[in-house]
Amino acid sequence: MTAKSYSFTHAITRKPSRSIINGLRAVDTGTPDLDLFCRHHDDYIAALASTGATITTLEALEDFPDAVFVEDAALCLPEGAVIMRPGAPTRLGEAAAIRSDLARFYDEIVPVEGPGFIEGGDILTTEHEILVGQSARTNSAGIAELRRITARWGYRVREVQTPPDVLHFKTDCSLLDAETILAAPRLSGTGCFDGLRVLQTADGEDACANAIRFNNLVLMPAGFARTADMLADHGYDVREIGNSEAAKLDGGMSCLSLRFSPPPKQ
Ligand code: CIR
Repeated sequence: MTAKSYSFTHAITRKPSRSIINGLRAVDTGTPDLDLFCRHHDDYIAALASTGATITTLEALEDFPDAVFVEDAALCLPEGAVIMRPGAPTRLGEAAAIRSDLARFYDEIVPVEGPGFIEGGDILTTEHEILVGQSARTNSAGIAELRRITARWGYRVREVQTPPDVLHFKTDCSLLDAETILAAPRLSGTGCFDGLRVLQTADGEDACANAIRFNNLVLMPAGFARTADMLADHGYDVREIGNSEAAKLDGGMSCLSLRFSPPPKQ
């Protein structure tokens, strides 16, 4: 059986813009270098494409410095797409902008209506449910809207808590397969993954919890050897991708793509 939570025919990415130097960040650890960011981004796209999926790379959006983190603007499910309502005011326009791009793949596209907020980085879709972490960017009203929208497709939405001072729920976790989550200890300790197998990031390597399972591969940020080795020992085919520049803007592997299998077009 194909697992819909990590088997995908398509992904959407967006080229980094020159304005990336103005991207949001919790702590300023330096200005991202656009050339290096682009090289890492090319490696990321090549890894996704190597699985046989079709990758669409959208043009950069200079007006939106964080638009390379395309995951936050939408949630793409096999039945339809949901346009997010980002809690970061500078990112609201990204959600509107992606709608026409998704229309190439989806007949059914439903926007989250205000006043709530929700960003894709707070959403982890497992084989059985949609987990959404409340955070500084995602509130209960936004989560309730997502629950209302996805109920038509039969989904269960479970509200959980993103740890304090962590940008997004998926900053601290990733789906590895239908039963397994990779998580930073500070998140798995909350018990939100009870019933699933949890592999914890190695001591001091919380920053690599944002990985992605994409078909046969697990993409993770380079430089976290103990966690990478642990995942390989568990049988995962790990690809390490340079992430130094995205990390300066609190971005990781999941943020850089929308991963999905669209329904056949009517
Ligand atoms: C932001 O603060 O919104 C961006 N600099 C980083 C977004 C990362 N996205 C994600 O984790 N899904």
